[in-house]
Amino acid sequence: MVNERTLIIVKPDALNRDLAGEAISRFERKGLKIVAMKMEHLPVYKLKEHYAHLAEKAFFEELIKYMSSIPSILMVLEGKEACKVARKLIGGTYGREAEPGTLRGDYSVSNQMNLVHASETPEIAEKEIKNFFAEKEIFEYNKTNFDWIYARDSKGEIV
Ligand code: IDP
Ligand code: MG
Repeated sequence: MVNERTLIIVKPDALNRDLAGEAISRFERKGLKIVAMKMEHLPVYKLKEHYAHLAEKAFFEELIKYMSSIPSILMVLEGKEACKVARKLIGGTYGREAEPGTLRGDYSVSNQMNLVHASETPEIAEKEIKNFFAEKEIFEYNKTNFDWIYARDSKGEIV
Protein backbone atom coordinates (compact mmCIF):
# COMPACT_ATOMS: atom_id res chain seq x y z
CA MET A 1 0.00 0.00 0.00
CA VAL A 2 1.51 3.31 -1.03
CA ASN A 3 -1.62 5.38 -0.63
CA GLU A 4 -1.29 6.44 2.99
CA ARG A 5 -2.04 10.15 3.20
CA THR A 6 -0.74 12.95 5.36
CA LEU A 7 -1.80 16.56 5.74
CA ILE A 8 0.96 19.15 5.41
CA ILE A 9 0.50 22.78 6.35
CA VAL A 10 3.24 25.15 5.24
CA LYS A 11 2.59 27.63 8.03
CA PRO A 12 2.47 31.46 7.93
CA ASP A 13 6.09 31.85 9.14
CA ALA A 14 7.34 29.71 6.24
CA LEU A 15 5.56 31.99 3.75
CA ASN A 16 6.81 35.10 5.49
CA ARG A 17 10.38 33.81 5.50
CA ASP A 18 10.39 32.70 1.85
CA LEU A 19 10.69 29.05 2.87
CA ALA A 20 7.50 27.72 1.28
CA GLY A 21 9.30 26.47 -1.83
CA GLU A 22 12.02 24.86 0.26
CA ALA A 23 9.45 23.03 2.37
CA ILE A 24 7.40 21.82 -0.61
CA SER A 25 10.53 20.84 -2.48
CA ARG A 26 11.89 18.69 0.34
CA PHE A 27 8.69 16.61 0.49
CA GLU A 28 8.57 16.34 -3.28
CA ARG A 29 12.21 15.35 -3.68
CA LYS A 30 11.92 12.75 -0.93
CA GLY A 31 9.43 10.90 -3.12
CA LEU A 32 6.12 11.80 -1.52
CA LYS A 33 3.39 12.35 -4.09
CA ILE A 34 1.49 15.63 -4.05
CA VAL A 35 -2.19 14.74 -4.48
CA ALA A 36 -3.69 18.07 -3.33
CA MET A 37 -2.40 21.60 -2.81
CA LYS A 38 -3.98 24.98 -2.14
CA MET A 39 -3.39 28.33 -0.45
CA GLU A 40 -5.86 29.37 2.20
CA HIS A 41 -6.11 32.00 4.89
CA LEU A 42 -7.14 29.50 7.55
CA PRO A 43 -10.21 30.52 9.50
CA VAL A 44 -10.13 30.43 13.31
CA TYR A 45 -12.91 27.83 13.56
CA LYS A 46 -10.99 25.32 11.40
CA LEU A 47 -7.79 25.93 13.35
CA LYS A 48 -9.58 25.42 16.66
CA GLU A 49 -10.77 22.06 15.32
CA HIS A 50 -7.32 21.18 14.00
CA TYR A 51 -5.64 22.00 17.32
CA ALA A 52 -8.50 20.88 19.60
CA HIS A 53 -6.14 18.53 21.48
CA LEU A 54 -4.16 21.61 22.61
CA ALA A 55 -7.15 23.72 23.73
CA GLU A 56 -6.11 23.57 27.39
CA LYS A 57 -2.54 24.71 26.75
CA ALA A 58 -1.41 28.19 27.82
CA PHE A 59 -0.13 28.86 24.27
CA PHE A 60 -3.38 27.92 22.51
CA GLU A 61 -4.69 31.46 21.81
CA GLU A 62 -1.28 32.60 20.53
CA LEU A 63 -1.05 29.50 18.35
CA ILE A 64 -4.42 30.25 16.75
CA LYS A 65 -3.46 33.92 16.22
CA TYR A 66 -0.21 32.92 14.53
CA MET A 67 -1.83 30.30 12.33
CA SER A 68 -4.63 32.68 11.26
CA SER A 69 -2.37 35.72 10.73
CA ILE A 70 -1.70 35.27 6.99
CA PRO A 71 -2.42 32.46 4.50
CA SER A 72 -0.87 29.01 4.62
CA ILE A 73 -0.23 26.44 1.90
CA LEU A 74 -1.92 23.10 2.46
CA MET A 75 -1.02 19.83 0.82
CA VAL A 76 -2.08 16.23 0.92
CA LEU A 77 0.84 13.91 0.30
CA GLU A 78 0.66 10.23 -0.44
CA GLY A 79 3.18 7.43 -0.03
CA LYS A 80 4.11 4.29 1.86
CA GLU A 81 4.10 5.30 5.55
CA ALA A 82 3.61 8.91 4.44
CA CYS A 83 2.92 10.17 7.99
CA LYS A 84 6.11 8.73 9.43
CA VAL A 85 8.17 9.90 6.47
CA ALA A 86 6.84 13.47 6.60
CA ARG A 87 7.24 13.73 10.39
CA LYS A 88 10.88 12.69 10.02
CA LEU A 89 11.41 15.35 7.36
CA ILE A 90 9.98 18.15 9.51
CA GLY A 91 11.76 17.15 12.75
CA GLY A 92 10.78 17.63 16.39
CA THR A 93 8.28 20.27 17.52
CA TYR A 94 10.74 22.75 19.03
CA GLY A 95 12.98 24.40 16.48
CA ARG A 96 15.98 24.71 18.76
CA GLU A 97 15.89 21.01 19.57
CA ALA A 98 14.91 19.65 16.15
CA GLU A 99 17.58 17.58 14.40
CA PRO A 100 19.70 19.44 11.85
CA GLY A 101 18.82 18.17 8.38
CA THR A 102 15.11 18.46 9.10
CA LEU A 103 13.04 21.49 8.06
CA ARG A 104 12.58 22.66 11.63
CA GLY A 105 16.13 21.72 12.61
CA ASP A 106 17.57 23.72 9.73
CA TYR A 107 15.30 26.78 9.72
CA SER A 108 13.51 27.26 13.06
CA VAL A 109 14.65 28.41 16.50
CA SER A 110 11.16 28.72 17.99
CA ASN A 111 8.81 26.46 19.96
CA GLN A 112 5.84 27.93 18.09
CA MET A 113 7.02 29.25 14.73
CA ASN A 114 8.20 25.91 13.43
CA LEU A 115 7.28 26.35 9.76
CA VAL A 116 5.40 23.16 8.94
CA HIS A 117 2.66 20.86 10.22
CA ALA A 118 2.54 17.17 9.35
CA SER A 119 -0.04 14.66 10.65
CA GLU A 120 1.11 12.39 13.44
CA THR A 121 -0.63 9.14 12.39
CA PRO A 122 -2.73 7.90 9.43
CA GLU A 123 -5.88 8.01 11.61
CA ILE A 124 -5.22 11.61 12.61
CA ALA A 125 -4.32 12.45 9.00
CA GLU A 126 -7.71 11.26 7.76
CA LYS A 127 -9.53 13.58 10.18
CA GLU A 128 -7.21 16.51 9.49
CA ILE A 129 -7.56 16.15 5.72
CA LYS A 130 -11.37 16.15 6.02
CA ASN A 131 -11.17 19.37 8.01
CA PHE A 132 -9.36 21.21 5.22
CA PHE A 133 -10.05 19.41 1.91
CA ALA A 134 -13.10 18.25 0.02
CA GLU A 135 -12.57 14.81 -1.54
CA LYS A 136 -12.91 16.38 -5.02
CA GLU A 137 -9.86 18.55 -4.33
CA ILE A 138 -7.70 15.44 -3.94
CA PHE A 139 -6.35 14.00 -7.19
CA GLU A 140 -5.72 10.45 -8.34
CA TYR A 141 -3.08 10.16 -11.01
CA ASN A 142 -0.17 7.96 -12.04
CA LYS A 143 3.35 9.28 -11.81
CA THR A 144 5.64 7.89 -14.46
CA ASN A 145 8.59 7.72 -12.04
CA PHE A 146 6.79 5.38 -9.60
CA ASP A 147 9.04 2.42 -10.49
CA TRP A 148 12.11 4.53 -9.68
CA ILE A 149 10.76 5.66 -6.30
CA TYR A 150 9.73 2.26 -4.93
CA ALA A 151 11.08 -1.22 -5.60
CA ARG A 152 9.22 -4.53 -5.30
CA ASP A 153 10.35 -7.57 -3.38
CA SER A 154 10.12 -11.14 -4.69
CA LYS A 155 6.44 -11.30 -3.63
CA GLY A 156 5.62 -8.12 -5.49
CA GLU A 157 5.30 -6.05 -2.33
CA ILE A 158 6.38 -2.41 -2.47
CA VAL A 159 9.65 -1.97 -0.59
P1 IDP B 1 3.70 19.15 16.24
O1 IDP B 1 3.36 20.30 15.32
O2 IDP B 1 5.17 18.83 16.20
O3 IDP B 1 2.84 17.94 16.01
P2 IDP B 1 2.12 19.68 18.65
O4 IDP B 1 2.52 19.32 20.04
O5 IDP B 1 1.01 18.92 18.01
O6 IDP B 1 3.45 19.65 17.75
O7 IDP B 1 1.76 21.24 18.67
C1 IDP B 1 1.15 21.86 17.58
C2 IDP B 1 1.79 23.21 17.36
O8 IDP B 1 1.60 24.05 18.50
C3 IDP B 1 3.32 23.18 17.19
O9 IDP B 1 3.72 22.82 15.88
C4 IDP B 1 3.70 24.60 17.54
O10 IDP B 1 3.46 25.51 16.48
C5 IDP B 1 2.73 24.89 18.70
N1 IDP B 1 3.34 24.59 20.00
C6 IDP B 1 3.57 23.37 20.55
N2 IDP B 1 4.15 23.48 21.77
C7 IDP B 1 4.28 24.81 22.00
C8 IDP B 1 4.81 25.58 23.10
O11 IDP B 1 5.29 25.04 24.12
N3 IDP B 1 4.76 26.93 22.96
C9 IDP B 1 4.25 27.55 21.87
N4 IDP B 1 3.74 26.87 20.81
C10 IDP B 1 3.76 25.52 20.87
MG1 MG C 1 0.88 17.54 16.46
